[in-house]
Amino acid sequence: MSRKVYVAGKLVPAEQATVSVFDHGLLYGDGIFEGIRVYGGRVFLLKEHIDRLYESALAIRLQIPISHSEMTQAVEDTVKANEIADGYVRLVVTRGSGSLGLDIRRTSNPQVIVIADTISLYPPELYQTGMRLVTAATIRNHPGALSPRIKSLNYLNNIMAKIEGTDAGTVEALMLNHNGEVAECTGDNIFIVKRGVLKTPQPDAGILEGITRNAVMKLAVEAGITVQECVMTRHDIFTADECFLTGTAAEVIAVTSLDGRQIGTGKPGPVTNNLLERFRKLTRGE
Ligand code: PXG
Repeated sequence: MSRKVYVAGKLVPAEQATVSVFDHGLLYGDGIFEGIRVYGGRVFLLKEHIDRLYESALAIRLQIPISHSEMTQAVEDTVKANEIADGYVRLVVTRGSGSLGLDIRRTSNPQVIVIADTISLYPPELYQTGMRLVTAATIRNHPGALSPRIKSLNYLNNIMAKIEGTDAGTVEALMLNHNGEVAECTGDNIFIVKRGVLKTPQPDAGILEGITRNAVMKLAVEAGITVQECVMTRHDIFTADECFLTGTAAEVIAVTSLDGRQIGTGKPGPVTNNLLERFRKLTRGE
């Protein structure tokens, strides 16, 4: 079966799924995206992802040419056409093609692209051992320059930090904000547990408000755990009882050291394991 990609309003064989070299998504990173999981043939938290996509569009003044319900249908159709049971959906909306230059008024035809694929996950053994983390020298985009709350096609900020992590031999890197406070990782949100309280940076720290983050916060409340969004520094992570990351690809994964300092016992902690189990149940629709 050849892979089918949704582009220009229809499903076409992957080889024929193309956009113009004059598309401002390519020329300027002018566009937005979502990364969504499929579990057991069901698209996970699709409404939340589509809502965030339209909010990103609003923020960059991009008029998505189809409605929420047509977008939902396009995702469902693409998953079905590719017979994806467990996998990944990449939803992209570009500014469309136009003349060279930044003026959005000289672009037309924003492109909606839906790709259904497999996803590259962290090595399974990391879920047993937890991961090491380093702090990147590259800080997260200043919210007054390009808000990290927009899931834009311009991911160079994150890529620069990811390179630093890779060079240091880690699979993720911690990013601080312009005030030197903890923001998030290159593609994951961060949490700590301190004396039984779950803490995570607030959205205006300059982070992407992760869908997995929000789901995990809700699961924690249901489990009777106190949840706080607060200012957090590296010191809070060094001295935490537990630390973990959340993300569409990562799900929930323990962090056991930061910049060579062991966190807690140096092993995934009980709250992390509890929330991972609850999250996996949620993905199975239980
Ligand atoms: N922060 C950043 C900067 C991200 O890019 C998250 C946090 C976690 O958000 P969610 O909504 O996933 O819980 C992300 C998510 C990809 C890919 O293909 C990237 C993400 C998610 C899925 C796929 O690079 N980033």
